[in-house]
Amino acid sequence: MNSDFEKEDEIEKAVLVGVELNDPGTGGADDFERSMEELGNLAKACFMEPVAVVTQKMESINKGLYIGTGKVEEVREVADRLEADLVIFDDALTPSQLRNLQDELGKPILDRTTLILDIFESRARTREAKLQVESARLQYLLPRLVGMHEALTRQGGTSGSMSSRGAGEKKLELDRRKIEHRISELRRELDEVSKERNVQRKKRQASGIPMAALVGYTNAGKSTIMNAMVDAYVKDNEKRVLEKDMLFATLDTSVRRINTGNNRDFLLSDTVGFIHKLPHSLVKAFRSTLEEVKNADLLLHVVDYSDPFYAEQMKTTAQTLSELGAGDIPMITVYNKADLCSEPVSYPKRCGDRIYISAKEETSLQMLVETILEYAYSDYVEGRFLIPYDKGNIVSYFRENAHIIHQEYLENGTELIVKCHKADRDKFSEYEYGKRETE
Ligand SMILES: Nc1nc2c(ncn2[C@@H]2O[C@H](COP(=O)(O)OP(=O)(O)OP(=O)(O)O)[C@@H](O)[C@H]2O)c(=O)[nH]1
Ligand SMILES: [Mg+2]
Repeated sequence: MNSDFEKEDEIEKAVLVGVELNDPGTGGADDFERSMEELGNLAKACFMEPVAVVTQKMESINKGLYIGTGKVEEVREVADRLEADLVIFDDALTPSQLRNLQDELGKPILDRTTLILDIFESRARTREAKLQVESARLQYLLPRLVGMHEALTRQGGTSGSMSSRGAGEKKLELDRRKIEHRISELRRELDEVSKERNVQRKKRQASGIPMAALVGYTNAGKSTIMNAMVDAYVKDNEKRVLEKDMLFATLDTSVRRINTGNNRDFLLSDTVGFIHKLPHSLVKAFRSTLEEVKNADLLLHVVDYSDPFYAEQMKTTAQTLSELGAGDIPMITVYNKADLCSEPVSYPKRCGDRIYISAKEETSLQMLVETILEYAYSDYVEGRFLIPYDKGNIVSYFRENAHIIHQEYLENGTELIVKCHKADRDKFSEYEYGKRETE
């Protein structure tokens, strides 16, 4: 049998539905168009084929049905005519909207949040990512249990009977408790994982090596930049991460030590990308993974400069970063994919804290590394010390907190040439060469 045909057979057809609010605060028609296009990409990432898009302009969302009653008719007609398997809405539906729409349309209903959760679930590989996604899914489910139970009871045609209603409520209570129990179990497990992560992070911080974190919208090119650095400076294929033209290719945080030579290394972390209307429960669940971002000395905000909606994507990233408490960390904006822009852009080019590059091109990478080093080592200075042998603890301190450029055991102490924080050089200034009689 033709395997392509088989694959096609598995693909579900979906009708996409969105509401454009007549609200000047929402960013207008462009924002809406982008949101619907993105919804289509999310559906494709879940192996669904968008067969139609139905939209409506409204003053406010219909509380019971999300869209207007007449529009529901239109969606049903389109979905039936095109033999769609399901209908997807571009917002997190309330429990009652979900239930009513399911009744009216007679097809499974999904919303943007469930699509994002599905993608995360299929991509999660490590234990931590799996725990985080399960926790987010249950947090999303909990308030929606009532609606789902009501729908089930009504389908059974027993809603009028007091006894069955009592039984239904008991079952609902039971399910709710089970879910709450699982959520607290997951929280405990995640706390354990995050403790391990904290130990690793403390070690890294103690090493005194500055840490830069790649952040930005999904598919902007974060992992591609990480891999380009690994190829150029780590030269170990095992250390490469997954880069792929799909939404949420990366879910786990990876940290690599980039050895640029001259004792000026930095750590680089690559993590999950952001998206418009990223469910709050996911941001919350991914908090421990995203701690790496919060603890970075420098953020590299990667932007897909070839995307017509890059400015909106930058806004979403900035919002998510401030939600995470990482809004105040020094940041370089990396306008990536300059090679794909429809209007030619000269690159690599640097303008202060903005840099225009293509992650696929070598000189871009060099300029990016130089920029990172300039920022990461802005308060690093060279220090030359002679540490007496009875002050071995100071040598240990420098080993942990600075980059040793040169070390030699002389007659009257250990000679150290280091790159260290200016504050550390000041702290041990009495042992600096030139400030002390050594000969
Ligand atoms: N032509 C070109 N393609 C690029 C460039 N940077 C990234 N890409 C491609 O864009 C796609 C997405 O890149 P990734 O590095 O996986 O994106 P990401 O930001 O890590 O995405 P998520 O992990 O989903 O958040 C891949 O197919 C890359 O090959 C670039 O500068 N030029
Ligand atoms: Mg990635």
